[in-house]
Amino acid sequence: MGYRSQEPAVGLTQAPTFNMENSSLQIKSAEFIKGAARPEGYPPGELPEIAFAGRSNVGKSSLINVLVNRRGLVRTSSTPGRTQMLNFFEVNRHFMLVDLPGFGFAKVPVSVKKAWARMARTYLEERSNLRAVILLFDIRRVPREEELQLLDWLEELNIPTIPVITKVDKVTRNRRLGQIRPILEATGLPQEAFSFFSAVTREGREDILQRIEVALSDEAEETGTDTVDAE
Ligand SMILES: Nc1nc2c(ncn2[C@@H]2O[C@H](COP(=O)(O)OP(=O)(O)OP(=O)(O)O)[C@@H](O)[C@H]2O)c(=O)[nH]1
Ligand SMILES: [Mg+2]
Repeated sequence: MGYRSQEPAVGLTQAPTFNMENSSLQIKSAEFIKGAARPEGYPPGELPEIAFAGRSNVGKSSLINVLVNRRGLVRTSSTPGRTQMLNFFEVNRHFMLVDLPGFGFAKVPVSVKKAWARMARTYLEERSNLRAVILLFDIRRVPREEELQLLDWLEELNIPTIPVITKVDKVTRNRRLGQIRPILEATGLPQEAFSFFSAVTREGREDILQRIEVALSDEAEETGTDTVDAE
């Protein structure tokens, strides 16, 4: 609500309308590496990395489990806000997925909010192998300050962003577009920027895997003529 400017986000990754194949990324292996709160604890940044961010309970861990086809790889919970660490997972021995700590649950002291902000900001600033952030929005909720703050940081730091509206199974298809209007308004992003996802129906899995693949391969072309990071 007036919090963000109206221009589209810099560095938004392209929505994958160009590839109608069903193939995309094949997941061959997925392995928990470690949890860490500070850069000293991060695993070596040798592989390209994709991070998952969003409010606590939005479904970050559930999304990762569906993407890698492993029900219990990442612990999901109905008690929000328990994980105050970044959890690193290696996929196909080829790239990393990072589950960032959730934010925004009610009734936490300001000090905890600040600690979260510091942890997230430090990671985004310092992790040079970070290729994209998948930012999740619950279809039933209006984005709040933390989500918008995160979007601003991603723009500022020029980090490609893959916005995902999740838990779409909670809303009928007819009501979907009406339901997301507050998300479009608050973020200033066009509808086409978003992937729709449900961990229950697995809708959106291929779409998101394709966008991850694009984000991972964009980097390989960095030496070339690509204009994404111009300016
Ligand atoms: N109906 C429905 N429920 C979902 C979906 N995704 C996640 N959930 C449920 O939402 C709750 C929270 O999911 P998590 O994946 O643990 O959420 P999180 O974002 O990792 O939460 P934190 O780790 O606390 O930050 C769990 O009870 C999930 O089963 C979805 O697409 N549809
Ligand atoms: Mg989680």
